[in-house]
Amino acid sequence: MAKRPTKRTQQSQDRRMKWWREARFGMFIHWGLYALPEGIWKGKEIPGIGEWIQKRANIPVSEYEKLAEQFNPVKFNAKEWVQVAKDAGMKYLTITSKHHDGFALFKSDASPYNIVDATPYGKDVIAELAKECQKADIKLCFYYSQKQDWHHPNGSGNTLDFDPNKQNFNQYMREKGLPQIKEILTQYGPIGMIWYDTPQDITTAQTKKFITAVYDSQPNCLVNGRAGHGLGDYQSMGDNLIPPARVEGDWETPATLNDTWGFKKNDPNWKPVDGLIKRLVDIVSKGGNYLLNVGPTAEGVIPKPSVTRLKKVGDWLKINGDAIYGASASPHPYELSWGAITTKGRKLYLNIWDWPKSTFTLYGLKNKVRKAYLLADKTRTPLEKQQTRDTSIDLDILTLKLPRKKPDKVVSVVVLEVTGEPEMDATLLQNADGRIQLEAHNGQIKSPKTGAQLTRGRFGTIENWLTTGHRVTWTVKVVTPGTYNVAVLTQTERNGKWEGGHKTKLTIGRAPLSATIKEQERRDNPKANADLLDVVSMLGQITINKPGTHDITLRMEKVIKTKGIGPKLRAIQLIPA
Ligand code: JFZ
Repeated sequence: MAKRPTKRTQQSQDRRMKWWREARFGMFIHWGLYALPEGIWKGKEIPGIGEWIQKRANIPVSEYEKLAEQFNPVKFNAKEWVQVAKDAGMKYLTITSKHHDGFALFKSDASPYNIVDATPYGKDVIAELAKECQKADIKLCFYYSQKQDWHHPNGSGNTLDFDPNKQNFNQYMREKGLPQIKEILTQYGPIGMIWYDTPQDITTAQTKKFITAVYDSQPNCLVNGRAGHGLGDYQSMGDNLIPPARVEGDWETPATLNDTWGFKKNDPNWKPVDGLIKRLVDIVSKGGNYLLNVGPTAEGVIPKPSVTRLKKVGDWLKINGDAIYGASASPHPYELSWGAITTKGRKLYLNIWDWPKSTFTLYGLKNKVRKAYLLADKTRTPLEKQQTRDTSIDLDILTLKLPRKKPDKVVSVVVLEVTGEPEMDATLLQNADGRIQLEAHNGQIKSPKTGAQLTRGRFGTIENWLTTGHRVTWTVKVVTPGTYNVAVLTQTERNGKWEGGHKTKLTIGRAPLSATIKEQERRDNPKANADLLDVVSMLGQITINKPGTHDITLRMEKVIKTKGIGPKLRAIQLIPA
């Protein structure tokens, strides 16, 4: 009889999740035969992520599997890889034990298509990693592509070699999928988690079998959210996607350092270090984990640009790790313009990336601050502080005197020790620097009862705006009245279509601002894949007359839908004029 994967007490689940919630930062490793072509096939550059080259270049199995005969990563050194993770401050390591191409990095009796039996190298790299992870106290976890297997006649995804109508996925599970899960969970000691991926059309029953197979071998091994059907121990976000606000429950964002997972010769779009640190802080402030990828070369070397960047993140963590490891989400549910808040017990960590000139203001903190100091200051010299309350708008205000020189170039952390559980105003607040950020995600939609409805897109956009009559409203507490420049951000795919020309009407109280959306600038969105961009359009100015809670409403008085897209709303920004 199969055990029920979902029936657990909160207490036992908390125990199983403990290491993972402590960790917050892990290393993803995408490594396999695809590292050999490096994104190039028969002299041609193949667009897209490197580990998909078999599919993207339409390579038949008979040709692709020959790569195994060349796979000889003589420079592979498990100790060095684990040291890179360790130096980065990462606490777990998730490696592709078998990716979609079906090739296993471990010794397998279920399929000879593995590193020991099919390559001149002949050594089990997973066994070596397991040994080194154990020594370094890093949790070893395995990515396993449970549904797609482009090498097995009954695995999914390879329509070039196999006819999907003649495939029997249950047979694949019996012959390869489930036996290999058992192998990776019995051959290498305790495993932290199995990271399933692309469940596609897998059935609930099949998903449960894959999960039960894990728990049967190692009851404490976690399963990620891509097992399918909302099962698994936590939620997996889309690749590189960071949610626009705090998310309840356990979750993780898998992310790339450049634009590929598996090594590519030509992918120089490396994320800068400051962006990586900010993403880590942002994710933890929303309650999640950051799983950051490296794609080693076919020789077994982690690319230099990855190593240098990770080392710098690690240097930051050496000083500021308290704000990350074991930390929980911000008590304020919305993003802040100056940085992000994380918490631990009765401590708040203000992770500040916009370091102010001398005083720093935090709105909305309800607790009394007993002590404030810089995390980088070993002597914990108290910072001068003042707490006041503006009863007219029901707002608590904390001001801190900060040194002129910021302790860190990128993100500097201030610790607040408070009385009681951290508690903050849960309304959307104007930032102390005056900016008002209205994420589409935080807007209330009001639509006519009949006709096409607006939809919420992946990670926070409002889409399907193809008819007029809809309204999106934000309720925001304004502290400083005044005149603001209004920007609207709409989303586009880098190489996709975008439509402008929509007539917008923004109202605050009785003050309306009518304008047309036109492209002025394209900006990277740090919370999304590189192929998703924000198109910025300045709408003009609007004046807010008095402090207090206001409704800000956006309407479209005319939408352009020639290409069938309409405005994909990402955010509205009010910037003090
Ligand atoms: C999958 C894989 O296909 C890819 O090769 C890589 O391993 C990555 C980590 O995972 O790709 C996905 C899966 C899910 C989403 C996007 C890409 N998603 O939910 O947005």
